Amino acid sequence: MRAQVAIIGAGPAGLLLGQLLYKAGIDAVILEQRSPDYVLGRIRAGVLEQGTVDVLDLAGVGDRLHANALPHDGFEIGANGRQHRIQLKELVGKVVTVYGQTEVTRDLMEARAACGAPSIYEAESVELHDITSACPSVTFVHNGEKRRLECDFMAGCDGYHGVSRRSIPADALSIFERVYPFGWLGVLADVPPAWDELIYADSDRGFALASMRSATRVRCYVQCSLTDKVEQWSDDRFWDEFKLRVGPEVAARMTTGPSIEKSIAPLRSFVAEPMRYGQLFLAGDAAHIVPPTGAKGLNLAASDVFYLYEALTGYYKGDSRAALDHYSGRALRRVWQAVRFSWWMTSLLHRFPGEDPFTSRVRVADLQYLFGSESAQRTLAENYVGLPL
Ligand code: FAS
Ligand code: PHB
Repeated sequence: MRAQVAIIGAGPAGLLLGQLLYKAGIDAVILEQRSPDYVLGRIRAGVLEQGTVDVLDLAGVGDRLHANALPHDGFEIGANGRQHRIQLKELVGKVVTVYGQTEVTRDLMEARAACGAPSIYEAESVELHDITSACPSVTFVHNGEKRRLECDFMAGCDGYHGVSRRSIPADALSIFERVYPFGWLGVLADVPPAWDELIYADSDRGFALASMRSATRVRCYVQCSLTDKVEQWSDDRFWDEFKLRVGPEVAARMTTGPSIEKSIAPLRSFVAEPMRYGQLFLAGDAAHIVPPTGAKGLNLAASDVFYLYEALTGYYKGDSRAALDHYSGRALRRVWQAVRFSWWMTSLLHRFPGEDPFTSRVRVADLQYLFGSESAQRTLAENYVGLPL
């Protein structure tokens, strides 16, 4: 088998790159270790920046999004019984779009199937070979048969636990990491949201986030201990705790119901530099992870992919390697802005176990300054809606 680009991973990054390259007439094969249903079954992000919506439109997969997504002009921060609205549209003239990652993935999968571009699911034992040579290749096992895909370039879109980053020699990478001492327990339930916009709640009992997927489906989170197991959290325990954290006014309006998905996500900040090694280009979670507080993970995957698409079309259409050579530096500038913002928003809204009194006071002062300063709110808004691509 041969393709100009071998894409490892059929999550949002791999599928979006595949669609953009297809529309540019660049042939790519996507190798995914799991089944389509498994990929669709992972419940993750929910908030899209305008830049991400624009890239999805460029890929030709925006129709269902524009028909079903929920544009949000702002969101609420609740702290110590007070709620303050961050007025995104008034402050920076932009909004965010609530549309689940599952739907983004579904739209991309359907578009790829419709155009007949090759995706190989349940590709096992994927290995990258001769990454720094002019003739790299990827081997894998599919239906028990070992196969080789020769290519010009490889796109490592296989997430944090993927094989791509691990195929780069350790001495060729610099790793930057912060692991947070808590996780997020997330619940998906088919009940109507008792809130019009997202609520990020900082309470004495811990953080909670009230989000949604539609007018009939909520996505809610509570900060939990890293030692917690999902089995320890019955639906009743989750909803009782969630209500205590979002406060009595919201709780009184809420309808609760059985969870259709429940999972605990650990929180970390992680960046691998550079995002290129030879003919291998990393994009999305394969290169970086951010705590979900700033709603950046999926959006960073989209901006990486956009930059890589521009670099590859520059090579194949413009016969220039310049954009390929600049890809890592260009992507990392935006990655680090999102890493900083996600770290700041996580530190602002979570109480860390064993937090010393000084840190607690600084955090409260930060919140009070934010609630009282339009400049501070504008800075938050500018980062939350997404910095320009
Ligand atoms: P993904 O991990 O989505 O996709 C990688 C794909 O590669 C997967 O399908 C995997 O099966 C495949 N793969 C892995 N190893 C492979 C191999 N060896 N061979 C072939 N294929 C391989 N972001 C937000 O903005 N908000 C959130 O609330 C949020 N919640 C999250 C909750 C969890 C539990 C996790 C893990 C992440 C969450 N994220 C959130 C971040 C998430 O949305 C990611 O940013 C997004 O999935 C990134 O997409 P990809 O880079 O495509 O990686
Ligand atoms: C979600 O809807 O899943 C979501 C929204 C905002 C975040 C994180 C997750 O910051």
